[in-house]
Amino acid sequence: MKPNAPVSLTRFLIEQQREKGHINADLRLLIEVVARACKRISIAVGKGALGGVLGSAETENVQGETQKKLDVLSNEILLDANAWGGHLAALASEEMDDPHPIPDRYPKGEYLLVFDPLDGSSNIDVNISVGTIFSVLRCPEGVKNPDEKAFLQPGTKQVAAGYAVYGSSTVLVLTLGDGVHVFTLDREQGSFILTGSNVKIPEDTSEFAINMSNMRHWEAPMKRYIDEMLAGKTGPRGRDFNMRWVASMVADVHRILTRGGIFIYPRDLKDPSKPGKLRLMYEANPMAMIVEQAGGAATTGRVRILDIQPEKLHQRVPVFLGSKNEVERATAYHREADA
Ligand code: P6P
Repeated sequence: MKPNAPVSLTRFLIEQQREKGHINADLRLLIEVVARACKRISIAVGKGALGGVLGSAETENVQGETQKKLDVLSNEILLDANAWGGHLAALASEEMDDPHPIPDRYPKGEYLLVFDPLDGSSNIDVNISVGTIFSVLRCPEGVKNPDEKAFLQPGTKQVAAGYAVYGSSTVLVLTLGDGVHVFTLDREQGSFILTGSNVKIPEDTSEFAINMSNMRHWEAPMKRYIDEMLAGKTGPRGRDFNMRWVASMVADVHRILTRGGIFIYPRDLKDPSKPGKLRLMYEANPMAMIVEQAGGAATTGRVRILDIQPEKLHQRVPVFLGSKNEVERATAYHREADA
């Protein structure tokens, strides 16, 4: 094969299995099946208004959020794709109250798949990038019919994590615990082609991502951190900063993976009972694994996200992730305030 021949996702996974022993055949199949489902979701998203799938599905998910037709369709695509392969013991999704068992007519495997089938779906109708986020855990030994408890494992137990971002191009970002790798969908061939290996997030940044409209509800250390950035050259940071907020986590995280930055969705006092907006199991944990594998950091502002012992499948956490030195600074401010 020519020395710089394009490396497909399939070839990459086979080499990871054969040369690095990072994955086994079942995990390789799992990743390939999820990638194929993301291709189908990309096609549905890409049709826009022509696909007859924009707008509301007139139903609500467990979060009490109105589901978009594409939320429901994307969820079904992932359920159908993962049913027959024998690699999974069960699945769980933002769009379903409870874990979804593998139908009895199919063999069960050793993995659990947790996903947000279409994150940022409020952006679909206005043609802004959305994405799919997924996390892979091992099913606990001896558990034949995994219930919610089987999924409640800290993020450090993830064997793989990834996302697909449906933007100007469709990009799949994947970590198997040995670096972060980027694949771009070649639409002519229908293959994901390796376009980035061992991607690293710059430890410093001048770009922050946060929804500023919640500022009056923030905790004091949160206000301090952002005020210092807004003060720019005239303030304690001594330099100017820039702001981006796509309101689609996958798009914001992908920008940070590509050029650095800090993404923040803090807890705010608008609803003190809610610890944050983003969900631990299928947004914060997979993104935290990816960011840490790329040399970044991910905390709740107080503790490392991957160390959290989950208590509920759909629990929410505050999220600070991205360039290591900024996440550490913001976290230090919160810890100082607590002390
Ligand atoms: P807000 C999308 O609904 C989402 O879950 C994340 O993708 C995104 O970062 C966040 O919520 C946006 O929240 O409050 O700015 O609409």
